[in-house]
Amino acid sequence: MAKKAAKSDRKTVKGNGGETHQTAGGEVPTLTTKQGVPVADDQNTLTVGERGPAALEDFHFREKLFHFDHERIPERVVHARGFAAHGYFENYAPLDKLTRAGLFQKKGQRTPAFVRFSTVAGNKGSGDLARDVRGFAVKLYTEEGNWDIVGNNIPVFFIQDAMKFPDLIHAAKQEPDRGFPQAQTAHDNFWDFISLTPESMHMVMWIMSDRTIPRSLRFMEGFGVHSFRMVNAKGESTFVKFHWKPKQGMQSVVWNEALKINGADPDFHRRDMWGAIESGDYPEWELGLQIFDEKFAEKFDFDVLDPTKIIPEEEVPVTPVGRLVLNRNVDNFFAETEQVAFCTQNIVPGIDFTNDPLLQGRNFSYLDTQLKRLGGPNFTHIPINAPKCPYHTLQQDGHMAMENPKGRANYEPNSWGGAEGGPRENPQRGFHSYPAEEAGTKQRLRPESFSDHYSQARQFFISQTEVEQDHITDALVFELSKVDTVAIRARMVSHLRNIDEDLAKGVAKGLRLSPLPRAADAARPTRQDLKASPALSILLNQPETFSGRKIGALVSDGADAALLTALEKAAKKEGAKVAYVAASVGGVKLSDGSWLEADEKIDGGPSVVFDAVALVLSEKGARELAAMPPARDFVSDALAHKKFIGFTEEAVALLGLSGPDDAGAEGLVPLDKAGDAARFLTLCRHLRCWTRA
Ligand code: HDE
Repeated sequence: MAKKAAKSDRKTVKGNGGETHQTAGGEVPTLTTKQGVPVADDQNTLTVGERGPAALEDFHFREKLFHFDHERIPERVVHARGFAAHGYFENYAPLDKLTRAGLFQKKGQRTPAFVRFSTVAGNKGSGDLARDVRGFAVKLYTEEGNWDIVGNNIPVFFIQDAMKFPDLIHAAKQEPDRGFPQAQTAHDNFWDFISLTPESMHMVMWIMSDRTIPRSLRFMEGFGVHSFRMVNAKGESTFVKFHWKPKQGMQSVVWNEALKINGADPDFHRRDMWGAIESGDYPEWELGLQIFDEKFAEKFDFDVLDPTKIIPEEEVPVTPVGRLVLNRNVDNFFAETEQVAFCTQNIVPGIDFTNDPLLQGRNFSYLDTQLKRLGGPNFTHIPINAPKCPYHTLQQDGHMAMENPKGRANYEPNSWGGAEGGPRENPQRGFHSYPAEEAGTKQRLRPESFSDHYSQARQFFISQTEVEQDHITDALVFELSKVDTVAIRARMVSHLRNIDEDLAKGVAKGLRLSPLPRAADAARPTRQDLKASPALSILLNQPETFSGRKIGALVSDGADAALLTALEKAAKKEGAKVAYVAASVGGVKLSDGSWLEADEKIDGGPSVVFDAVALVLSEKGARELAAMPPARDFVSDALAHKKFIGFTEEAVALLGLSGPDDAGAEGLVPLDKAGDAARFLTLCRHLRCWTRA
């Protein structure tokens, strides 16, 4: 017997064009079809009789299913998994000597911005903590059109010529026969391609470093990568490189943590960003410029057009020129984050390209890919992509034209005047390409000036602290251990020998590769004279604050209420947050009889999702938790990941250490009284206790 479904109990009480009605929850809009027809029943298909066939005339049912069937669009071929937010760019001081770009002309001038962060290789549904480059794409809605700085969190790239991009991405993504592994480079095809592409070695050092496992999207740098031009009102050009420096400071997780975060919370990065913005803790970056001229470019050791090279900050300092603040989450993920279309060709008067071959290739690819992804040439009409300044174009018609152009002319020149004749070019306001002189033979070759593939890779490696160098070695051992073909592992080690002998030996040892393969043939010998660049290390540039971070406090019944209040107060003063983890999400009864609701049940809130942990337990609570594997993992992971740990005396049982003199006890802070909370927070500013045994 078919059940009779309940009829809606809603009754329309207010006219307002029949648009709203009253429910138990208050006034709500009336559901309509896409044509605006009010819907009476959204539960039951129209059928003939109680148990009979569905009627084809049920236009509401058909429209609903039709729309659902077409809800997906192709995901981005790279950078499919992303997360975005709105904000603004604020200019510090007029830069008119450098550029005529409108957004840089006045102090304090604000330009609306939309920023999308992404991983590169993984599909849309992959985990946030993949070891991967992060995209850092900024759309600036200037008064002279949209300017997109489509950057990454790493200042160099794998390849020098856009011709190789499809090969690189094919090799990195899932292997074509089996469809896996996704969102990781730890497989044969990737390392096969890389080991046959010596120009990628500098990038390899960056991707095997902690840069590819950021703690959060808020704690990483961004780079425009290529050299660009800025052009002033007199038509004079200067070269620039773009840098985004996080005000929050840089921070990464360790690899073992990344693996576990992906399981505990695959949305860790997006949740973090969403939460920070919702709570008013707006992430902020400074835009910095490395400014240099032709003369510098000529005498610089490397080619400024080669995207596999940096200009060390010690040689050309980064000048801060403004700040980017993200202060609003999107209203709708699909409409904004998914449909936003970045194009490197979107530049504005005062900004120009250089001949970097990768940039030149990108200028074709981005516009082209949007056509496929968004379905037609009118993707610029989608609100997130439309300029916020007035615009008048003769490009009309096509699929999904959303605007209603007026006037008689859609061509130019025409003899119609005023509004009828449409917009006209404007040599004063309009974009002029920088008139660089170019001449040469048509040919396919790699410039000789691009041929040093190892020197800057070495410079990056020697610029890292010992802890960071160990992480690079470990990452290479991990990745190459997932490569089945021994010859590929060996080929990679042969490249490492051109970068740093100890690194090569360390990786070979980790792989039990013997004998050490001979060094790869190099087009140019590795320069040993490049000095370390401290700016390249994360740990040498740590913030002196725990602000924006999170403490995971493991609590039990009988936990000291005064201590928890002090902890929360100290964290708030520092700009940090406390999340409570307990055996049950329902919470715990504190020492003063008050009730504390938990944010997470212990298995859902492992210590890997926090920056530091506090164990505020009663003796009985500690004993009970010690019998629970997730509680034991909570503590042993925090210890292994070198986190600062505050603990009440009763929690010692859970720590599993012999006492305060135990070599593993460094960075452990007894929380005997409320006053200890402030000391704990001060220590947390170091983020990790790297010296703990
Ligand atoms: Fe991209 N890249 N890329 N890329 N890229 C795309 O455009 C491409 C490169 C970057 O959040 C695609 O809309 C080529 C470097 C970001 O929507 C595509 C080459 C850098 C994003 C494309 C590169 C980037 C993309 C895929 C080599 C850092 C995500 C979907 C010549 C400076 C933007 C799309 C977003 C996305 C092509 C190399 C950054 C296919 C051909 C170098 C942040 O057009």
